[in-house]
Amino acid sequence: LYKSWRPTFRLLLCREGREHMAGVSHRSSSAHTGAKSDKTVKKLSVEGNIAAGKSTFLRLLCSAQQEWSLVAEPLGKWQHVRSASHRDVDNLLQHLYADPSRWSYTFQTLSCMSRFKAQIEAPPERLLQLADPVQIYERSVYSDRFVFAKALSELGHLNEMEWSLYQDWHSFLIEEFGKRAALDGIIYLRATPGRCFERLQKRARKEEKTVTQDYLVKLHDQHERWLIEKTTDVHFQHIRDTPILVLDVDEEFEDDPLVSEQLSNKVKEFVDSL
Ligand code: UDP
Ligand code: D5M
Ligand code: MG
Repeated sequence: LYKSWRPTFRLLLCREGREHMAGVSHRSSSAHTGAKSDKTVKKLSVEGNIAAGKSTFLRLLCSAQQEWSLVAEPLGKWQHVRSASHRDVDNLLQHLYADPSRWSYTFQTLSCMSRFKAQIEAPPERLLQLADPVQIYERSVYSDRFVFAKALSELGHLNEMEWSLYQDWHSFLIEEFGKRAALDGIIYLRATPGRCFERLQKRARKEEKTVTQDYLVKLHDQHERWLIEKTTDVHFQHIRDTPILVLDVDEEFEDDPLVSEQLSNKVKEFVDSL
């Protein structure tokens, strides 16, 4: 019985970072200078295209590094938007894909706020007992802006005013919460848009039926400009300076223990180097 429930138990462990909100940061300013401190939780994000394999990768990391705290993307909050009285009122992810010009701005407000909340939350207590605590997020407030909002603006789904308003409040939040939301490292799961499209179809999430390979190409290009070519206009020095680990995940890793072990070993090395 325990064996059959173990994956669920692990996922719960991974989510505890979001469930234990105390609103206090345990990071020191060393995160910006790059200096190491035993008391600093290392915070990283896993970035990558839709269906590149981020959630799968985080689940595998959960098994390899059980003491790390891994925070899944708050997708459920987007699929089940709640009213003030906690009633399930709508599915914003569904709306986004059904009518992107109408819903992209609304989506950015929810996705960015839910990511900010997750990124500035205090780490779980158990993490602070460790000598080298590590917290890893699925995506970040940075990919929200430098990948998604930017792509949606270039596609005309955010109009000029919405894009301008968005950048304004996003910059304000980064300036206000910059230290608490800062990352020590970024892990970029890099896959070709074709491979992502195959995996998207395999996953068959009902809201994503209308996602085209062309859209994945656009998101891929945004990731490349931001993390590889570094031509994206990133206004914040600490974001530009964040170390990046690039992992090629075109090759099957979910069902290949050797490949997944190699990938998690690279992550471990990278984390140790930060
Ligand atoms: N997947 C796969 N092989 C891999 C990694 C992932 O077939 O090596 C599948 C996975 O089972 C899922 C789909 O690809 O059905 C998308 O993966 P995930 O949800 O992890 O992607 P994300 O959108 O989180 O990056
Ligand atoms: O990402 C979850 C889904 O959410 C996927 O369809 C992309 C979408 N997503 C995530 N963040 C954004 C923003 N900021 N704008 C628009 N769409 C977004 P997955 O990669 O499948 O884990
Ligand atoms: Mg995911």
